Amino acid sequence: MELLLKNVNHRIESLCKELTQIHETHSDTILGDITIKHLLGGMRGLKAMVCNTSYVDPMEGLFISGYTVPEFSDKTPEEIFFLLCTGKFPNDSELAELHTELSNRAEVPGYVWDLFHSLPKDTHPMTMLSMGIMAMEGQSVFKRKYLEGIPKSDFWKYSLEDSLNLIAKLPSLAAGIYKILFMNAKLVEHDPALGLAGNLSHQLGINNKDTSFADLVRLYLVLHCDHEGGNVSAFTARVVNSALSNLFLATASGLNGLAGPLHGLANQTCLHFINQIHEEIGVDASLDEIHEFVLKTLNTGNVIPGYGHAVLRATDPRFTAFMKFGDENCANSPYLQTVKKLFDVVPKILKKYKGGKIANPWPNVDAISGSLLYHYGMTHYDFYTVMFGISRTLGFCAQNVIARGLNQPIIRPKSVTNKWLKNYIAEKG
Ligand code: HAX
Repeated sequence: MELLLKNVNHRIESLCKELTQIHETHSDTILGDITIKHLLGGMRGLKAMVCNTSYVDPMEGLFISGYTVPEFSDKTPEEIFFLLCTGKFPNDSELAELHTELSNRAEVPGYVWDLFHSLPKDTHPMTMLSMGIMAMEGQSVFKRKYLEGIPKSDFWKYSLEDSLNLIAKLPSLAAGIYKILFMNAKLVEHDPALGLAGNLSHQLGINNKDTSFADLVRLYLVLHCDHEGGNVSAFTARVVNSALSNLFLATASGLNGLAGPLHGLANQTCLHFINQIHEEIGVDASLDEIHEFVLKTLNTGNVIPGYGHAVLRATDPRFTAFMKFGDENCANSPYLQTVKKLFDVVPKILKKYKGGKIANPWPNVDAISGSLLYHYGMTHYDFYTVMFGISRTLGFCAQNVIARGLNQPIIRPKSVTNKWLKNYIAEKG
């Protein structure tokens, strides 16, 4: 992994130089006020950490090292991982090295399959993914090297080693979960000639004759890779890794956050929502009927899955990228058609709902991603967040390799009590 190490080292040195200079000259520069609204409102908008793997602009969405979604959506997950870690796309030899490194590390230990077979059949696939990763934690090179007393300056190298060991196993792990839980079928061997995305579609064994499914899997693994540092899953992984818990532990923690319906599990709930529309009204539901269905859902106190965002204030470009794929490959799918009808109806309703309180009435990535998988025959929609999770692990790993390279400290904000708040307010008058 010589070339990857060299490039990540270069990236860390350059980020470190910039941050040291900023720290030395601008440590006391104020970035904003902390209000009680921040404390009570999930710290929304509070600038509280540095993340250089990616950035989310409220209007333009995800940027990875300056590249927009349309500029990187034709890449492979390996190229994206390299970009997240190094700030640049790999050249041919760098990419070849990464392929070989991942291929050599792809085997999932047998005890993981034994563990999966021992679990109840109603175990959620995200729980299995998280447990599978936790079970392999004993393989952490970082953990072993830390106990041997390596210097802090080497932490990132062994975090990168753990990242490769973990990422390499994800296609087999995810496909294994799918086969064991839903297909009761034999596992498909990892193929060293294929990359991460190629292996995942090959090992899932869905629609292998249709190359557009393989391309959808590639797109899926690329579009979900990272969304800056403050979202529930990435932030959780950062907090856990900041205690020097290794990347197996940190990734499993992040994935547990991703498994919540307000975050990554929204892709599963979206499909459930669309299926409800199809069952209750029909696949040819009219815009008026969908309008009524959305209102009924809101009136029961539920959110409309796939709509809204804590940072975005416009249609998520990842939604647009998936829509482009759908238009090109399965324009007549009833699932895609319903997604389009919802896109027509939901923002108009959400703009006015709760007196216009919803900050972003537009769709996020989860409003469409599952519908495409469903179209290709992946109808077990509680698997969709696993697909999201293996992509997002690229971001968790890259963020934490860089955080260790920058020697960032343990994350530990201060909490206060109601009594503290009341006293503070009284003192301030
Ligand atoms: N449907 C109904 N109500 C919604 C809504 C939606 N899609 N989005 C926001 N709201 C409501 C909130 O629940 C909140 O209501 P209360 O004050 O009564 O609690 C109010 O509008 C203001 O919320 P906000 O400031 O606009 O949004 P938040 O930053 O608090 O929350 C969420 C962002 C993504 C959690 C939210 O929009 C939501 O629940 N969306 C539906 C679930 C979803 O699609 N999640 C995936 C988001 C993308 C992601 O992380 N993918 O992994």
